[in-house]
Amino acid sequence: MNKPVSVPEQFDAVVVGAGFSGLYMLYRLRQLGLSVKVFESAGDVGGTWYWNRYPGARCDIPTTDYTYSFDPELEKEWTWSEKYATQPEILEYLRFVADRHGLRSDVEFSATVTSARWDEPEQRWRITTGHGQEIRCRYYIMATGCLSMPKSPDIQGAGRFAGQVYFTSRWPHEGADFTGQRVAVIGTGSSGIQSIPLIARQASQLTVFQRTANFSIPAHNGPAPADRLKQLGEDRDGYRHAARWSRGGIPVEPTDVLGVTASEAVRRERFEAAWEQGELFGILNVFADQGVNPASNDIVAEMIREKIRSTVQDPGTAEALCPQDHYFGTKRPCLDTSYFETYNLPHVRLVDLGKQPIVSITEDGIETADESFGFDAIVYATGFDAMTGALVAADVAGRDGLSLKDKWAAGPSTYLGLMTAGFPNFFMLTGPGSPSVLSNMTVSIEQHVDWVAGCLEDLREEGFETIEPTVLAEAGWDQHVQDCAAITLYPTANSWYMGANVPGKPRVFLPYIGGVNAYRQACDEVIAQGYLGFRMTGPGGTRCRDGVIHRMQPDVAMVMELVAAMGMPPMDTLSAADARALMAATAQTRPPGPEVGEVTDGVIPVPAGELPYRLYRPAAPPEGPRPLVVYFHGGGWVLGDLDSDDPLCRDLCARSGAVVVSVNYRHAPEARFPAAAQDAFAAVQWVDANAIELGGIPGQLAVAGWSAGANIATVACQLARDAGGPHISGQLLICPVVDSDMTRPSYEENGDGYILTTTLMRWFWDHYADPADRGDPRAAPLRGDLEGLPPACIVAADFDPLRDEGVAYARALEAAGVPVRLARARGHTHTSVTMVGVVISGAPVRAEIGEALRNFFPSAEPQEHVS
Ligand code: N01
Repeated sequence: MNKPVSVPEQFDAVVVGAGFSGLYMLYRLRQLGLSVKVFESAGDVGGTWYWNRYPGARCDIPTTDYTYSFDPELEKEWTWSEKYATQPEILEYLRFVADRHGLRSDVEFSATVTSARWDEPEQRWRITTGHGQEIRCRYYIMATGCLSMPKSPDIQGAGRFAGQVYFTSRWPHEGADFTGQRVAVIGTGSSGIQSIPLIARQASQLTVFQRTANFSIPAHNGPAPADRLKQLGEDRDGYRHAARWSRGGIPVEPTDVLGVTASEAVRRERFEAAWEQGELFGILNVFADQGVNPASNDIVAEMIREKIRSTVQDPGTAEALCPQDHYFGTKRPCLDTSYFETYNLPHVRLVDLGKQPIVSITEDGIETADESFGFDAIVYATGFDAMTGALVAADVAGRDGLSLKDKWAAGPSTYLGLMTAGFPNFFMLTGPGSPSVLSNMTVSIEQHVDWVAGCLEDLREEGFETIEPTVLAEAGWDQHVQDCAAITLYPTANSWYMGANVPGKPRVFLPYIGGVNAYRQACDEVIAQGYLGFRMTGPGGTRCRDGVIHRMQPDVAMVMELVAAMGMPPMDTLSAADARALMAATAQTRPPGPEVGEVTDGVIPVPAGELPYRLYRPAAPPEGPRPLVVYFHGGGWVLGDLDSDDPLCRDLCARSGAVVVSVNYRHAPEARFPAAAQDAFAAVQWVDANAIELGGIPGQLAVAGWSAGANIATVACQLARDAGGPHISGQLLICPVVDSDMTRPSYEENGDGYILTTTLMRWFWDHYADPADRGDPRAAPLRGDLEGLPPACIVAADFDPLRDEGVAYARALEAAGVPVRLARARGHTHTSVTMVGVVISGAPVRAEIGEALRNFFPSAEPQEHVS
């Protein structure tokens, strides 16, 4: 008799994990009428709350917020007993949800997926489990959690210890009794800090081995906060909506108080309030700039250190417990209950591994460089291979057998943290590149699950069977994730956010720091733009709208919010005089820009009279002449003066090592076209003729400008070429106006809501030039003869109506044989790149500009250091 051939089971979707994300995913997939199987390696639902049962385990987000919102009935039937519920209570909650929605019937417990292979001809995933089952499914969804793969103890001799060994991440269900025991705890992250006070209650001797001191604040646990319960009671939907559109997934009003400028009294008051509140998002929001400005961060960090010193009685122990090696918040801060007080107990001792590192675990204890310790039990609170560990461990192979582990060998690459190219129909819930661990996880989980469910519904409705991100879209998102992190202090720390806790793991910032709100908007926009950056296939064909989802840099978005909150009248509703006054007033409040060697004012005699200039000389050394850059400010030919672009000129001077001569020119409507262009050319001629007197090197002269200033800078180049001189070595055009055609797509996309609006641009043109003159190359240099112009560096910002004309000018110059460097200001507006000292994310673009300027003068000296 032939052996029966086992037919693999078929499901529409397989989900791995039955924690918060897996359970809700199952619920939503069922709603869509899909057949689903969930595999869970644990014996019950709960995910992280199933495994992390160590004494003292609680969440560190108030439980009123750390809860599902998809079913309002759940909230009516479940009441959290505490501000920060314990692990058993959270696990009980997840059991309650599973029971209420009858979810367990589709979950196979104690079952692990051992491999998953994409079967291209079948257009399905082939899944194998540890029980030897073979399963086919259309969609494969990882709900494996961000902190679920324990880090193996990377300590010499770890397997030798003959006593009891515990891992906080895999605590025995029957618990552990340390009564009368000598106990070691290794690790002082959240798990260590929560468990140490409770272990100390039982142990006869507790020794804590600390590699890095961690910031922790008291949780001030107690009943669920009355103010939140009140808000939820009065307007639950409003509250949940606000959470979904907040930065961190909890409705917290972001502050605009800067640590560096606040008075001592304000600093102290804000800090103490956050300390008393005992919430992560409070202490991370004492100052608006604490995540980006070291000086501001130090203020918060030092106040926390003061608290530690005033709590811990032994000064040596207190000092060792004071974190010194990372900025506050750049490693996950902890919430504790009597953590620091525990070190005042006579049987508790801290061993600072910075002073005496562990040499080896021995059969009966731990040996450090200085001492041998005997123990009955060792507790490893050493953390996780975070965010990617569980995903790459799952042996996933996509198209052409590409393994996820190999694809991510140099760090994870995802589109929106949801999918990764080469792995069709493979979804990650709260994957790397999404806000996940930097947010209230439950809000992020619900958003991801809803997005995936909506996507599968759309695929079905439109007759597609597969979806996969494009390489271009993924690269764009990866870049954005790293851009956002780069402006913060986070990448400076050896944190698990950076993968730095796992030996050999690539150092890449793993979560998305741009905020839950910005992220949700990006995900929504991708759908609104017809699944931008995704390729979908089905029997009816393929659809792919390839492209990058452009996101604003978070600090640019913050500035935009602040500007909106100021409620200033639109400039185009003002007279030219009032608009100038408004611009001058806002210029008063900016940081001054970097120090330079010398700043002097003077006047340039030109046929039309005198033009004021301001000269910026770089700090010595070296002494002696420098190349010259003639700079023209922005302001639509109507606004601006020597003060308006002063910080930018300082920045250009410091970065380029050139003498920058910023020239004011006649403004419209008093002096209309072509007055500004004529002044620009006359100024260039004068600076060239007076190079030596100005401290310049004769013949080494470039022009630069921003916006309308860039317009007249490049017009001056055209006029100089036509006049046979002066020789101009290069032109730097920052977000230039080069054409009067306002119909390019960037006007369509960015003409409203990004400070420089279409209406304002029209107002500028109306003040400057008659319609009949607007095609003249001295107004619209893109329409001129571009041959023989100096090499150019053109900055084009994503959210600028002028973006496409800048790009068009770059292309046209190239076509005319002019060397061009196009610097893309990703996530920037027309104005933000120039906001020196305000918009940190503009610094890399200005560094590129500085380099371009230096390259115009190959013999110039290196630039000053500007961060
Ligand atoms: O892990 P961790 P965790 N030798 O990586 C040390 C969430 N969570 O489980 O900092 C000696 O933070 C390591 O030292 P160092 C929360 O997001 C939440 O505590 O790498 N020491 C560190 O001190 C949290 O951030 C909750 O130098 C070694 C500790 O072990 C995340 O999970 C509760 C070592 C590990 O700290 C992880 O927290 C618990 C070695 N070889 C967890 N290797 C709440 O909701 C590592 N260490 C409250």
